[in-house]
Amino acid sequence: MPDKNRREFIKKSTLAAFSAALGTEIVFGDHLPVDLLPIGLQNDELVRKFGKNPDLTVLNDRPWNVETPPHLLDDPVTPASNVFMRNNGRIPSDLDPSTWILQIDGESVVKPLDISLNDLKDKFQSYTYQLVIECGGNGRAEYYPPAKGNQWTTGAVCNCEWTGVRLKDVLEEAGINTDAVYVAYYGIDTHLSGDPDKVVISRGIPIEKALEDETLLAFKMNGKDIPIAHGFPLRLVVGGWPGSVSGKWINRIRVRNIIHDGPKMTGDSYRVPCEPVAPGTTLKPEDMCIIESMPVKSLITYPKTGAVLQNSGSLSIRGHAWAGDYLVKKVEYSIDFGATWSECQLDNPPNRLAWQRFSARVNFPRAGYYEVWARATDERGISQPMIVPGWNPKGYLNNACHRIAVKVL
Ligand SMILES: Nc1nc2c(c(=O)[nH]1)N[C@H]1C(S)=C(S)[C@@H](COP(=O)(O)O)O[C@H]1N2
Ligand SMILES: [Mo]
Repeated sequence: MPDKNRREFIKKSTLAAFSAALGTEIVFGDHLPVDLLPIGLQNDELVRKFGKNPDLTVLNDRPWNVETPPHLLDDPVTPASNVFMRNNGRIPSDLDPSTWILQIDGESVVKPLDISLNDLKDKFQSYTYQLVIECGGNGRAEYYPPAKGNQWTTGAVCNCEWTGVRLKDVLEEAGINTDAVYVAYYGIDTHLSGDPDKVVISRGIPIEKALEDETLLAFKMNGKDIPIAHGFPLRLVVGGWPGSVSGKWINRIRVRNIIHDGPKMTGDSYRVPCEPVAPGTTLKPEDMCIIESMPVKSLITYPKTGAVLQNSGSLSIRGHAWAGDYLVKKVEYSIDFGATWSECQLDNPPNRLAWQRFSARVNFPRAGYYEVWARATDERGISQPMIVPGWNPKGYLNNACHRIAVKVL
């Protein structure tokens, strides 16, 4: 078939499939650009391709970036169907775990290694932890002047149970020199440009974080193979730090004797002004610092915002709180826009770097409109701000208090 006819044929059959899925004709379908997914089908694709909950919010399908509404984060351990998706490039396909090799190399490695996935599982002890992964850009939508990028609201966070081997055990096997300062990852996803030589993202963590017990080379999420979208068959999981250091589909770990300089380590990427600046300020690269531990934060996961209370002035609320590398020491709620606060019941985390459940019984004095605000404080005494914190060019680290609306009849 000549190219043009081929394209026409693909377009016709795609259109027919789209129409069937939508249950109606796409009027003007002739004008639908090739490769453009109708928004009416985004959530169907999400369910069909990735097994996701259809009520997740699609921010982008090229690449797939999808967030989770707060009430779908109510479970202590986030089910795979409700985990947000953040991709900088194309999600790989044709992944074969039986031939998967992880390469360990870099300036500061004593004995470079190629380890098969099977050997990784057999030769090292496995550990399981609940770990919070939150995208550095979670909350970006609220910054002004606006920051480019996916307009995450509150849903680029999850707390899954990860099983894998400790990065430190594998690094010990390879041996690391005393000049090691950073550990970086590389994955096999491809650049949106289609250029196979372009690395999508390669970030890293200081050696001290890499050697923590909870830093995992994970091959299971919630007790099952990691879903393809989340990094099957092998991903790095670094709890409490921006999600971008938890590399997916990884096939290489590189131990550096300098701060890693891969794509998305420099410039405005995952870096914020070292000192607070006025919104909209232009910054020099040397005035920007790499994000490390994420700030203290909380999310009300029950009830859903907009709840209506019938004939009752009392409501049980609950949610989760987390604080990067630190423990959450206190969570409070307010029903008077932050004028006064009352303490919530707060659970200990099941392990370090997992989120913590909070709950409270809230009494409303009379009928009317209320907002419930939640505010967490970490073990250092640092609390969430009530409004959007320090502006930065890419809109990272918004940990403002979460608010829900409640109407009491
Ligand atoms: N290889 C690779 N790893 C990656 C990314 C990516 O685009 N490619 N995105 C990162 C970012 S920015 C985040 S927030 C998390 C998101 O993980 P998830 O999609 O499993 O929720 O993966 C990180 N790891
Ligand atoms: Mo991210």
